[in-house]
Formats: sequence, C-alpha cells, structure tokens
Amino acid sequence: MKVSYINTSYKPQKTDLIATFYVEPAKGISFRGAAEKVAAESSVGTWTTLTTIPKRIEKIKARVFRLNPKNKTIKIAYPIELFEPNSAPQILSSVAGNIFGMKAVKNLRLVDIEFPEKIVRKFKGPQFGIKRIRKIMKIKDRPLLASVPKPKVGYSTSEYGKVAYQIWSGGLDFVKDDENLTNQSFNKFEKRLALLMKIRDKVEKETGERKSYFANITSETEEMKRRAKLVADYGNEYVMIDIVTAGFAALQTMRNYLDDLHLAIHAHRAMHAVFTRNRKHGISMLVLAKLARLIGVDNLHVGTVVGKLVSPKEEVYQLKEFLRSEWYGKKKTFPVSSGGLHPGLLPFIVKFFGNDLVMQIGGGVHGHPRGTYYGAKACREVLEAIQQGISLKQYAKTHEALRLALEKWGFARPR
Ligand code: CAP
Ligand code: MG
Repeated sequence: MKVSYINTSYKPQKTDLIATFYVEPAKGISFRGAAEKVAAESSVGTWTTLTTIPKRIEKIKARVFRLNPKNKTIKIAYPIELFEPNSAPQILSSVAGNIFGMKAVKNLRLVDIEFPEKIVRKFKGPQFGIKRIRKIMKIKDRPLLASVPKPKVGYSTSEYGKVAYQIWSGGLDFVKDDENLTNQSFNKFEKRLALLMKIRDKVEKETGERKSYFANITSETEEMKRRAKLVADYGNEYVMIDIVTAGFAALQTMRNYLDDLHLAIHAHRAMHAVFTRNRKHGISMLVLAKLARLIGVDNLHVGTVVGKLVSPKEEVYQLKEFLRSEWYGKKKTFPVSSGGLHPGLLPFIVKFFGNDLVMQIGGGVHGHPRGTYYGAKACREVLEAIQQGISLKQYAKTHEALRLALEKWGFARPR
C-alpha cells in the first residue's frame, strides 16, 4: 500500500513541528522524489511499500507542504503525535536521524526547526537568563568579559590559579575552563575548583566586583552531577558543559539536576562544526541554538564573524536575534562571542551584538606583551572607551595596556 507524503495544500496545524530542509537529490532521483523520501524516513515510512499499514499512519505521517526546487528547500510538517514532546534525543532521532545517510540525497541540511508552543512549554529553558545573570553579577548594562587561561591545557593547578588571579584582578568577570580541560592528572577538577574559589573570594574583596567561574564539569553524567554539587557547595554561579560532546540527553538530565543547585549553564559547542559548517549537508547552528535554549542553557557560544573560526555574519546575526527573542516565555540566553578575539576587535563585536553579550578573549589576553593582567586590563579599557564614545586610538594615548595591545595586534582579523 502506497502512503504519499507530499501535500502542497496541507495547512500546518498549530501543534505541528515544522522543519525546513535543503535537499540535493542524488543522481537519477527527482527533487520531489527526494522530498518524499525525507518525509517518509523521518516520520513513519521506509524504502518500500508495505503490506499492512495501521489506520493511524494517515494521521501522524509527515507532510511536505512546501517545495522550492529553485533554492532546493522543502518544508515538512510533523504532527506532534510523532514525538515524545519533552525528549530532545527522540525529536532529533526523527527529524535529524537516518535521513542524512539516505542514498536518495546527495546533500541534506536541516536548516531550521519551528517548535510548536506545546513542545516548547514541555522544556525548562534557561534557569536564570540574561536579566537574572546581570543581577547576580551586579553588571547593569555593559557586555560581560571572560577569559580562558592559555595554553588551553598544560598548567598545573597552582599555575592555573596564578593566571586566574591575573584574569580576574585585571578586570574580567569570568575565568572559563577550556573545552578540553576537565580533570587531567596535572590539574584535577576538585583541586582547581577549590583553589579558584579561594582566589575568586580574594579578588572580589580586592576589586569590590563580582567574579565567577565557568567550571567545566563535562564528563559522564553521574560524574557531572558530582562535580556540579561541588561547584554549588562553593557558592559559584555557573557550570560549563560541552553540550555537543556530552549529548542532549545528558544536557536535559543536568538542566533538571541544576535546578535545585541554582547553577547557570555556560554551554560550549565544541564539535558543532562537524555538522554545522557545511552549508549543504548537516544541521544548522540555528537548530543547535534552539535546542540549547529549549533545554535551558544561560550562555551559548555563537561565533565572532571576525575571529579565527568560521562564523558567517548572517548566521551569527540570526543566532543572537533568536537567543534574545521572545519565545513562549522562555528566558533569554546570553550569546557568547569567542575565538580569535583581542582588544582591537572588541568594538566591532560590541557594535554587532549590542551589550547583552559575553565576550571571551583567550589568546588576545594572554598574548599581551605585558602578560595576562595587562591583557585583561586592555579589554576593560576598550569597554571604558566605548562607554565614553572615545576611539581606541585616542584612548590608547592615555592607557598603556590598550596601547601595547594595539601595538601588537592592531585591528587585525586572525586566520
Ligand atoms: C577561544 C576558545 C574557544 C572558541 C570556541 C578556543 O580561545 O577557547 O573554545 O572560541 O569556538 O579554545 O579556541 P581564543 P566558538 O580566545 O584563544 O581564540 O566560540 O566558535 O564555539
Ligand atoms: Mg576553548
């Protein structure tokens, strides 16, 4: 019995999940044929007609309701009954599962998912959001600043502590563990946490400013829970999770677990470029950002446009707009701009993003000719100059840290 999946007169229901795909059919397969197969394989069908088909199929099958052969995009409506509405893994196994491996497509990219309100409300979303984070950090309206000690892995715990002291006392708000720094033999998680919390207290006293730590708890989920508990016991505000390598089920578990610990999530997206970078195949960063905010991260890395990692302007624009948009009552997520930034590039970033932003500057702080403290100071001096409407060149005349940073990097965009 043949089930058909293309119905261009279908009007999507309010409760449907709508996916937009870029589809390049394989040789010998028509665009419609490929669209039909994507809808079948991502909902109820398989490669051949079947002898028995339950009546329910007509109700819950996916429907291709829009086809645009010119720009090779299709829109598919998925009835909500196809999903376990609060399971990110199951939703992805449907609309982002087998279809990428089908021989019927040469390339396939999941460009966007429009989640129905009924599904969005099943997820927690960010625990704090931009407004509450600003209150906690006592930072009213300027961008927030972070730095990762570099080299990204290699410092002993005590060496790491020294760099952290310079980051915080130089004027930055957050010290961030790098994505692959977790619990190495030479820098154990618990020791690093204990030391940084002591240093954080010292610098808060010295500067009168709130300081916090994106402690990378990424690990097997039970271990992440244990580490999160330790972070909460010290009264730190954040944990950091590499959400792609940890996985969406783990992120959901941790989002639930962190509720009682009142810990915000800084989401690192290491490994995302495996599937987001190729504009013809994979899953867009917008879909990843929607899943991250849906499950509930407070900060999410979104790229820089001008830094060392590929992050196209229109993509970063779309991400920052979504993360800070009204979305069925979900709190707003801080976009994090990071990757090849240095003081000379910060004015572009602030202009592009506005103030509701976390900027992470690693090499651009620790490569400062006078070292980390001055690198951190130079970043704060940039924000002062922007606040006062003074050009960096002008401000550098009376601010040594900034002058030396501009001397080394100028306004160069790294490759
Ligand atoms: C940046 C970084 C971040 C990248 C991640 C790094 O360091 O710590 O992980 O920004 O990319 O390890 O490269 P630098 P994205 O500041 O020294 O470049 O933010 O695009 O997810
Ligand atoms: Mg990193």
